Amino acid sequence: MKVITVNTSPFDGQKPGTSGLRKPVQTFMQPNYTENFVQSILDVALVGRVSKDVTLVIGGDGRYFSKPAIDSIVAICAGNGVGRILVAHNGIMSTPAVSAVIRARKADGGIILTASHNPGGPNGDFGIKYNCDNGGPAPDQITNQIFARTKELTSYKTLDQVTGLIKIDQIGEQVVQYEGGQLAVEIVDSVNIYLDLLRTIFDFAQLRSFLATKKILIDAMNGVMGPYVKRILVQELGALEQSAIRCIPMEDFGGEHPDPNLTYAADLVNKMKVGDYDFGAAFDGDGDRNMILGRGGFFVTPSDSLAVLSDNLETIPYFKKNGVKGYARSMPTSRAVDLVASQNKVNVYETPTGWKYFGNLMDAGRVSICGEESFGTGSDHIREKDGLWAVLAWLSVLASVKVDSVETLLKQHWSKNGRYFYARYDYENCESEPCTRMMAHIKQTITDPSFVGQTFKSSNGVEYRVNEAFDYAYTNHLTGEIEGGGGHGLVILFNEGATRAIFRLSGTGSSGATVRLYLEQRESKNVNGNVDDYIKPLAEVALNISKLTQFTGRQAPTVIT
Ligand code: VG1
Ligand code: CO
Repeated sequence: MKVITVNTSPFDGQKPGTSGLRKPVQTFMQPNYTENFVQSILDVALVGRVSKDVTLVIGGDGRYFSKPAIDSIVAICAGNGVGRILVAHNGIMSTPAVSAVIRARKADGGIILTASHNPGGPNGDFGIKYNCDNGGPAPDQITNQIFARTKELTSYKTLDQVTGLIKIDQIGEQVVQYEGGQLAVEIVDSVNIYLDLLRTIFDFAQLRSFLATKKILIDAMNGVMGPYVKRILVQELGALEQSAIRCIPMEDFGGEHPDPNLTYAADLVNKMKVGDYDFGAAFDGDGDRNMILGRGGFFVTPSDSLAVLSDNLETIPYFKKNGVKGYARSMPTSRAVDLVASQNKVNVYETPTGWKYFGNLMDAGRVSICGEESFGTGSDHIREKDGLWAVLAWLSVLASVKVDSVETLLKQHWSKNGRYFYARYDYENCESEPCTRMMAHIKQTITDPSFVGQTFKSSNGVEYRVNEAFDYAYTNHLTGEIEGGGGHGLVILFNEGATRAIFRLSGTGSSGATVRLYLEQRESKNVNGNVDDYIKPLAEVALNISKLTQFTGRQAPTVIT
């Protein structure tokens, strides 16, 4: 085999979003589309490195088009003289496991093939994400360089043979030989590497005895998590075989939307409602998200999950040993964890949406636990959010604190700390242009000096007085620099700041636009009240300010979480 240079020309729009480049499968299948992006990644990743000394991890959620994409990546790695790649067995390696493998094997980075919670299959989405040597998603500075490279690329380097270079179903060492060099390939079973890491974090004996007395139901949503759930929860921790459902990874996720929330994981919620289970959880396609449910389908919002775990971290051996350095949440995540932080005298950091913004804080030893309202929770054991870690963290907490249920734990937490009632409204697949105009309208309205102090009233008579409003710009907590200058969400704070509405456009969609409206209200007395009583009037007021219905034609959200 020989290295060849293939002429190409740039494609528009290869700009990584909140988490990698995500497009319809058909877009990635165009000749040179995937190759261009991978070459651009390598052009950035290999700067300042000796290619033959470089090790990259290649994993993903196994969705449709993963195998042809892995073939292309292997050939391009060889074409660029990369020395060694660690490839996921059968292409299956969850996003948190990729992070764990990069760190455990001291690799220089990794390429993750996933569009996460976006549906898969021939008519679904595909995605490619680059992670750095800390195991975390590349920060903006790197993804901007990759994007810049995609716009000027004229050729890529590959081999004159692309398919059949590796045997992806055979664990162990292989070599791709070509004229003038070779690429060492190791097919890895990441479940073992990931399990070894979890053993250093949790007390497995405690979890095993806890699970001997409890019934749980875990839904892998036909995504990448099946093998991890079976091996770790069932084989290692003794959960019943029937506890693990939808645990065979499918290229199209069985036609489902692999997003663990009340809408797309409704099956699990219904099973929890009728069944005799103490605890339930679901993961997304690539295994970094989690949804936590208690007996009877009691829903724990991701923001509350972050707050409760933060408040109980010391029950977990890893944190007992290493201490709790700080908490972090994305800006739209509810400020429930802030209440915990002030009680426990621990710092809490606010960052823009997307896990890539937590990386430097964890690297600097400032933060031990991070969370996002979008069902992401994780800690500094790796640099990605980690669905199964969150489940084991919850089980550890439940095993350690004396409560009879998830619901009781939440109620105790609220009565001690107060509660943020919270909801996110998503308006999916809108036309892009009107959404852009709507955001401009909102920005103009809320940044007008006359906006602060105005009072709005819902139809049921609740009053909201604007306290503060702004276009959220991120000041990097470590460098003190303002990054990007806004664009991470339009924020309106009402009533002394205890009430908040945020508008933001999604950065993970593959076409059109998705508007997200985040709503929250703090309550210290009626903590067991009804979410809708707090959220609906607030939503009405926020929607009126935004003129969302006029701009998008939408009368109601497609998903509420
Ligand atoms: C969404 C979530 C964000 C999350 C991102 C990636 O982004 O809001 O919190 O980090 O998805 O998660 P956006 O830009 O669509 O709001 V995953 O599990 O899709 O990698
Ligand atoms: Co995901």
